[in-house]
Amino acid sequence: DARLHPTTELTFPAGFRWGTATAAYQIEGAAGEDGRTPSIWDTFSRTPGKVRNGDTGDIAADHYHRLREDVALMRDLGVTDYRFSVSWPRVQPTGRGPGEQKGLDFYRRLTDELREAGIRPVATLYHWDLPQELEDAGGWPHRDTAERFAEYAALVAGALGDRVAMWTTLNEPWCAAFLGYASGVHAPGRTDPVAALRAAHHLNLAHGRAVRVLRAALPASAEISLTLNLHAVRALSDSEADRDAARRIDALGNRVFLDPVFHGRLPADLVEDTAALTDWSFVRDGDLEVAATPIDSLGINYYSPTVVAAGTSASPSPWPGADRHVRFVPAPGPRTAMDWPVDAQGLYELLTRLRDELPEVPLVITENGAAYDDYADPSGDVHDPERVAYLHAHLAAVHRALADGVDVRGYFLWSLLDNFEWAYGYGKRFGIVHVDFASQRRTPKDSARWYADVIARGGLPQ
Ligand code: PNW
Repeated sequence: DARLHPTTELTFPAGFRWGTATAAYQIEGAAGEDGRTPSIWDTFSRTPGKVRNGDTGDIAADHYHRLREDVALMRDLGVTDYRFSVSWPRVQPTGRGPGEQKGLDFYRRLTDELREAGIRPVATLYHWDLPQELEDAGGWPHRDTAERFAEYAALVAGALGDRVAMWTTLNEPWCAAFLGYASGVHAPGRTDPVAALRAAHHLNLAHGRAVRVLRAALPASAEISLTLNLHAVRALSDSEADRDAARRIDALGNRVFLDPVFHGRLPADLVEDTAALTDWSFVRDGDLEVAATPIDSLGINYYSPTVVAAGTSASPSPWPGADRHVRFVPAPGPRTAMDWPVDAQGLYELLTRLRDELPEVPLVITENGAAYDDYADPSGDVHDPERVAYLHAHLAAVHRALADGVDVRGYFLWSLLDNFEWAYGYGKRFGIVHVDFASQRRTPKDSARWYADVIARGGLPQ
């Protein structure tokens, strides 16, 4: 309430959802417990040379054993919502057939605890941890994986359907398809551009099948969504060649998912750009209608913009067919510890573009945040001033989009805890709560106190 906080600069709408986000493999640990089998990320992280420092998610932030403490941290922050993901190999170890009750019970305990704390559970069904058995059977390039995903969705809806308010089918299918199967920097580490295009299609199909399953199984009040890491693409110049490079990356990074999911079609320019690689005959009659099954909102993960020009890129890259046409240009200005440019305007541009192109679709920022090195003072307080500045600038951009009529329903800060940052291991810290990975001690950083204040006042301080 702005009257109670006369120094509040930018007030967000009543009912705006303030959350934090995590993902199962990045925080849970307990990799071999209670019937859980390896996912592609267990296999990948245990393969020498794939993850920095040889780090794995075997223990991670040990959240599997510390869920009460972690929910208490969120209660102290005052968040309204918590976005977590369900580990497929924990609840359906072979990727098919019956569920593992002990795994499902973990998520029942978590959601019970959240609801007791007054926090809405937001569940993501797939945050990249495909059961290894399904990868061995062909993985996402193989059509059957989409059917397996629909069955898994039904299993989880049956176990958690009465207690989860919002459901996300997939987190960032772009990363799953193109980092996993084309550049190979994510699990399963394959470098086959055609496999990546097939994976992208089967992820769209899996999404649509899961939406149908969820819609049939869940109460009418359940919100069903999809989270994309859309690329805020800019051409370096106005030249036709640079604009064509931007068009290619927009097709491969954004429209490859947006067009099937919201319009039931493939981008014609993408099909043309990739004609030398594939005829797309793996897309069968009816698939695109399934992919376009209506959803209630779109989740957006945003970290940085992407600047491109005409040129060439080294392969293997995550951009099938674009390597001889596109050069990625380092954006000027400050960088995070990931070396990602800090550019809140990119988020504003993405939100207003989506309002123009999909005016009916409510938007949720399902991830935004930054990796920075933090430092503890002698009293033990952990300081992260750059993260506070990053978050402030990006929330101000969200506020600007709201003022321009963009329908943004909420903001989920990535991340609650320092965690396993995929190929970067534990070397990159995204948390607003510091985790000492030796003792598993949690220490809220300055950014956590700052975020709690933002939530309490319903907006940004001066
Ligand atoms: C997202 N890229 O990952 C994920 O959803 C999170 O699990 C992750 O921790 C977070 O962002 C920070 O990295 C991405 O290379 C990983 O374009 C890589 C890319 C994008 C998103």
